[in-house]
Amino acid sequence: MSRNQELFDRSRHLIPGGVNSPVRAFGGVGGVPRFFQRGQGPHVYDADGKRYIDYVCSWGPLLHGHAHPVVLEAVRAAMEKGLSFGAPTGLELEMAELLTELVPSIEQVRLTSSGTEATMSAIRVARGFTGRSRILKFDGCYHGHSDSLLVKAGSGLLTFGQPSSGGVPAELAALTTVVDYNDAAAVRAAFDQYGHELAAVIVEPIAGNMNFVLPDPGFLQLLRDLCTQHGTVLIFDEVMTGFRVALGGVQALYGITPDMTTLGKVIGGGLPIAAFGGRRDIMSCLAPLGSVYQAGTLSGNPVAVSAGLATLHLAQEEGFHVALGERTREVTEGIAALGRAAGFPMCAVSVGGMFGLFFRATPPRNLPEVMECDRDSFNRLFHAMLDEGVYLAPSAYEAGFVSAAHDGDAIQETLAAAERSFARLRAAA
Ligand code: HOZ
Repeated sequence: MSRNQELFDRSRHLIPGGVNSPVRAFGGVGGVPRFFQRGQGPHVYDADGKRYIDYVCSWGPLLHGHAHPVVLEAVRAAMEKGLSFGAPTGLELEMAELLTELVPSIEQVRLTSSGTEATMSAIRVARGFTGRSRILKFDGCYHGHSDSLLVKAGSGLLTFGQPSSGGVPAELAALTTVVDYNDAAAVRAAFDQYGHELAAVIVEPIAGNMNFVLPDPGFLQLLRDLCTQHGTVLIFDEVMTGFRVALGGVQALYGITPDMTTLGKVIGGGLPIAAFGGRRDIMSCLAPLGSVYQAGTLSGNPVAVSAGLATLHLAQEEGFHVALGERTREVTEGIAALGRAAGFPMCAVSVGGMFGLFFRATPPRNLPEVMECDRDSFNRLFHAMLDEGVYLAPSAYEAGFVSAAHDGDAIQETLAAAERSFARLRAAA
């Protein structure tokens, strides 16, 4: 029996589903999850010692690959001075200064330990600021696992075919209005019906939890205009896209200024940090200044902040995101071209170090179109690539990630693996 199998069997007795976050269980693709014991650069090594080129990168945080020496050194230096104080530190101020400089729509920011806390808190602040209760979100967008946001959500909920979670009171879910991504008419209709009640619109400005879906031209501007007209807080959830697609996130790429932004993943460089921030007048509602309560013992943890600062400083290097975008395009367009050559309708979409691969001729614009993709072919490709030593996200509904450590060799190796994998898929068809 493989060590992965043995660890999975034992874990299932003690941990629900054997995992601490559902998508990891391989429920969407079948088979045995790989238990990793170490990572280095673009590679991860499983419990059986097998090496994989990693296109998950811890679901986004590892912008520079595994165990980058500069990030590790920053962690070591911070750790020597103490692990946690539960009191303010100069490092948190440094992080606040950097985030507000890189994302100018953020005038004030607060650090949390997870993206879920960041989005949950942003919604609470928006509700406190506006005195309204209803929020609007988009089908297939995932904003963490707080109650109000687990309605028609993406990520693991899609993978397991249950887009709205059990355990969420119907009364609370009723305050979440959901419309299709990129559906301008539906957004207008929702504002016509509920505009005066809407505290917030929350959106992944590029959606990364129903695979990877770009906003139509004008879609984000429409949200901006309607929110301004109705006094609704526009929240860009850039937990995934922040510092991944561009230094200033999607808002810099598309030139749209949200009222609030949530960040996570990259800003911790692999340790648990997230953030929410935005307009000063809105953020002033937070305790201890205002009535909206939010707190956390480990918020702004110095070791995690240090890893994040090192990660962000490395990303500030001139041309960093252009180079990352070129690598990502090379590998993803290459895989899609090999798929098409093998007779599969396929396309790839990528921005910076994030990507989507689709068994479909054209990029999907919303969740119904994502669901039209050929999931069986994805699952077979996933396993063929896994055998070949390439670790893709274990779900057809998750975005993929490339790091700066994915060099030419890793990309060529991936493409060679893809060619062999498609040959196997074709032979089995
Ligand atoms: N929420 C992540 C995918 N969008 C998965 C996190 C995990 O399983 O670690």
